[in-house]
Amino acid sequence: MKKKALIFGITGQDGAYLARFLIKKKYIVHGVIRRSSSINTSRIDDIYQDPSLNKRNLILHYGDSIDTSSVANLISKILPNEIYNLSAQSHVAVSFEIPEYTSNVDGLGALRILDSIKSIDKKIKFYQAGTSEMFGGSSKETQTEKTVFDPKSPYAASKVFAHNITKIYRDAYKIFACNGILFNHESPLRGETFVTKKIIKALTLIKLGKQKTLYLGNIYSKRDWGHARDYVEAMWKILNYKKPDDFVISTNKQMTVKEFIEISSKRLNMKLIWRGKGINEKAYDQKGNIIIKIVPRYFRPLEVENLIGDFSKAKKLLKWSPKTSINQLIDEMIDFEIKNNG
Ligand code: NAP
Ligand code: G4F
Repeated sequence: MKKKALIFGITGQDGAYLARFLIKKKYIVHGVIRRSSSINTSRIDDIYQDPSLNKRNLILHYGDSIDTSSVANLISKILPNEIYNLSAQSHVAVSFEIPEYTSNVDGLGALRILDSIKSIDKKIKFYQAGTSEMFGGSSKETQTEKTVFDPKSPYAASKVFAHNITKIYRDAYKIFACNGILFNHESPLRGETFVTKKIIKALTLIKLGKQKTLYLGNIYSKRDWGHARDYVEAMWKILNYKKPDDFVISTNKQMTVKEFIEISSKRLNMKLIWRGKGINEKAYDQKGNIIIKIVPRYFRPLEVENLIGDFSKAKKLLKWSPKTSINQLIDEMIDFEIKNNG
């Protein structure tokens, strides 16, 4: 019999890649979508058109991670073998604006699913989408599964709760419940307000003469950026390992946001000239036009300065390593923007 997976957050970046990955692995994929006044399934719509994917293996259901009975009803109706909890208010800066809502979805959302598993069928495996944001990035050291959490946002604090409750349900009720601790991962499907997508889309539009200036916040924070396609494979490997455990998934390479801009602009054949410091720093083109401006509104009340992950445990136990280089990731994201805006 085919395995059944249930994805909370199927309409997001990772949900879209994971759904494709699991359908290729012959799973029947059930996905939870939220009612919205405008259609929010654009990232998964083409699964129905792709002849290499059996569209009958994708089934969508309305639901919401903050609605306890909808979560429990879906799980008891579908009785999946595996649940991937990717649902979240996933924007760190926005979590400072809506902290209670973020905690409800990102923290209690995980508990609702785990508690349903506990009462419906303890054999259902559970994946929790944890994040490198939980580390807080204050130390200069590379982060591992053993690094102490030091959350710096309502988003990260809620994810620490979800991480801990996942471990508690694993130990207390012997549920196959696992935490992925994933570092930043991007793709052409990345949400438009995350920094990589924002930079690449804006630089492409500027190059095409369709936008004048890109406005950013702190360009000196360092991130460890990988490709979402590689990271969803790790999620599946985590749930299909012989025992439930927690894993860091990363590339073990880092760069500043400014370095990311430099690589992206070079690959677009744009020469940027940087002048000024701090809030007055700007990037100009060769004609003296301002291409990038730093503005206070994109700074956060607290910043995570330094993220770099050690994925040795995943490499050793899961035989997982990232496949896509940062240059390949940027090229893929640029090609997508040119195709859609050129
Ligand atoms: P994303 O693109 O923002 O997708 C989030 C998904 O959650 C969307 O499908 C969204 O639905 C859904 N969602 C939001 N609130 C919900 C609710 N109340 N009930 C049900 N679904 C809800 O995020 P992503 O980049 O794919 O990330 C996937 C997960 O991994 C998230 O939990 C994120 O926090 C975590 N994570 C991401 C990264 C990264 O770098 N991408 C790194 C570490 C961890 P709508 O489409 O309707 O909004
Ligand atoms: O792209 P970002 O918004 O990603 P951030 O905050 O690292 O969070 C992402 O990765 C986490 C994993 O570590 C996930 F858990 C989370 O869900 C999300 O996917 O910002 C990256 C960096 C930050 O230091 C931010 O301050 O870029 C800086 N930045 C500078 N200007 C900006 C901007 N970020 C955004 N979003 N927009 C700006 O204009």
